[in-house]
Amino acid sequence: MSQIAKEFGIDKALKELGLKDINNGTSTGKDFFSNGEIIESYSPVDGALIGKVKATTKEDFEKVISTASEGFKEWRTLPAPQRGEVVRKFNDELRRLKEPLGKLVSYEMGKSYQEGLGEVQEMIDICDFAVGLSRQLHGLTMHSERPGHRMYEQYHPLGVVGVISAFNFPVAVWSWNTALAWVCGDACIWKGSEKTPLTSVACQNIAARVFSENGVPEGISCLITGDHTVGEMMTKDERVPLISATGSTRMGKIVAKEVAGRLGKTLLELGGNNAIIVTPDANIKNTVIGAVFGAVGTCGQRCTSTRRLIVHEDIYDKVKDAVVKAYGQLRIGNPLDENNHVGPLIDKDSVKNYLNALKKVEEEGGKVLVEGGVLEGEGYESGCYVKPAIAEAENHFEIVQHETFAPVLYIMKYKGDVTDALKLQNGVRQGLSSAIMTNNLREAERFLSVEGSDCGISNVNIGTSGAEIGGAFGGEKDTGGGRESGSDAWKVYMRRQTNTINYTTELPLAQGIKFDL
Ligand code: UN1
Repeated sequence: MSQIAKEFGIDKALKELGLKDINNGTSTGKDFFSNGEIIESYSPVDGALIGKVKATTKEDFEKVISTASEGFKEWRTLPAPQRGEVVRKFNDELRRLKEPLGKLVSYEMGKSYQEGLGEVQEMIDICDFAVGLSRQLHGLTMHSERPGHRMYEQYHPLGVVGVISAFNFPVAVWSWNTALAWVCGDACIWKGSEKTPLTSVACQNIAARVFSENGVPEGISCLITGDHTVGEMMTKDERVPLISATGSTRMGKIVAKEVAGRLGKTLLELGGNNAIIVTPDANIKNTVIGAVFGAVGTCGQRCTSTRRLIVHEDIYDKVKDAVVKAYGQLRIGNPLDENNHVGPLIDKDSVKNYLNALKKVEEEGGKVLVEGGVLEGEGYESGCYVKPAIAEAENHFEIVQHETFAPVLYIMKYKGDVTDALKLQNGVRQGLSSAIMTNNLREAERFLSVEGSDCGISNVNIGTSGAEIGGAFGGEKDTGGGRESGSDAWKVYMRRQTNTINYTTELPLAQGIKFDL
């Protein structure tokens, strides 16, 4: 155990979460087993080895999928409010273990402890939401065109749902999917990121314990671990009717093709290239807070991170100077230490991508306003700490069009009115999150209108990140079109059935057709 791990109580957190030195990364809810290679999890905080997890083999997966399919048959017959009651009990455990889990998220993934706790809070919130939802999985009733007929729709559970999640939200995204899928009556198989395997095992430990204590059939919460080849076992398998995948656009395109090829369903939540439009009517102080948190929070590794700042020419210099000044106050270092604002990137590959973006933007004619670079020396031994950077750039630059998962903010000018700003904002392939800072009602409404932002999330006077669980989360274009979390996102985890019942003694046909025998 490293010095930092000792100082910040990581050993205690690991113990409370039931983690061992070597953990099995395959689980059907009751059993944990695994016969694959060992994945070592190193912390980007200090480079220390935290623990090991054994990956899932094909044979292991076969056991998981057959247990999940069997478990589903029983789970689906339990009334939804009773399934909600199990999720409520699971949530009690999340509340109890919020601190150790938030700490492990911070140490294994590198986000600040505050953000780690915030992520666990998102789990708690979605579980609360799911419990209420378990009494509201409603369909519509329609008027039949035939006399003496009743027509309505109902939602039935879908089956085994595959969840693929990324390293940057190693716990919340799992629960956005599973909390809903469980109350809907589905079984879930989760493949978390191989970069954060211990947080996955920690979550599965909680679910497995609560589920088996409450008589939930085995297989309703399953875990598989490993690289993309493990994910493929699931995407290729016809016994998994829905794959919910969060990650890069590149990964999403592969998953979409594979699953569509067998006519399965996908829920895709992929890359973003999120912008804040700053108009002459913006509150500058709030703009700075929203933009800086959006760009450097989670070290720029949220899919909702602010990547572009589109500022009106009249206030361009003022906003630019204020944001640059705010960057001067950022403290970069150990994310478990609450004095720091910015922790490390996830790994050295990520550092490479970050450096490449800085090089590229200059090559394409951009101007660096806040110098980037990798930090070295005491406290930065992992080699993953980088300086958040700002560059003046043009929207059409290839690197600006691309999502770099790092704290690089591009700032650009717009002339004219909000329509001109929107052209820039919408002029990228991704369509996840967007924001406008303005106190002008007309500008705000135009931003939200049909000709406005083309993103799934469009905020007024808030930054691009930090969405609440109550809304549907996701975006358009290269972001994949899926919606997770709140609103009616639950419907994707169920199959809709239209029922028409004839309570007469005749058989009248629809569309006025006569067929007398
Ligand atoms: C993600 O980065 O995949 O809106 C999810 C936010 C968070 C979720 C981000 N609630 O920033």
